[in-house]
Amino acid sequence: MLSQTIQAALNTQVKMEATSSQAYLAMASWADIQPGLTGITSFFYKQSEEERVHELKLIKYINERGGFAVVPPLEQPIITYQSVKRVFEEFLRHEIQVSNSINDLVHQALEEKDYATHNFLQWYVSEQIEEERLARTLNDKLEMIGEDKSGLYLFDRDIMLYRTQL
Ligand code: OFO
Repeated sequence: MLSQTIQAALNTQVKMEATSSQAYLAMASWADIQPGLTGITSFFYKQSEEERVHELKLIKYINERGGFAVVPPLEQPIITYQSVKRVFEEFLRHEIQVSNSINDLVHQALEEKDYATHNFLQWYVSEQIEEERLARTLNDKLEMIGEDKSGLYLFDRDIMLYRTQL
């Protein structure tokens, strides 16, 4: 059985994953209406779906442990961007925020000696290492590309490959 505090903290994380999913969906939709960004568009649609899966996993866990997972209200995410670079900076900022929140949750689970939740959260810890690494790599590449249009063309063409390489 989950304690009230762990239940509340997990529900906060549910909201965070749902917020990530919405934010990435908005990034995908923005990219979708820009000329030529088909790779970046697919990347963010996929990211959005993954965050939805992360949310669902938490919801199921909370309910399985005798708690009640609350489907949260969400604020509208950023819907327009000045550049591709801005999108990816926001992506990284978001992932860092999620990692910090997962770390706090892990700490709280240990403090309360909730080893089942601690164990459950390890999947999220590993996932965040990957996501952050991916976001940093993509930001580094965009930094290298700068204003070079052919660089952006290749970035957009190859973006789905980076996911599997990392
Ligand atoms: Fe939910 O993994 Fe990133 O944010």
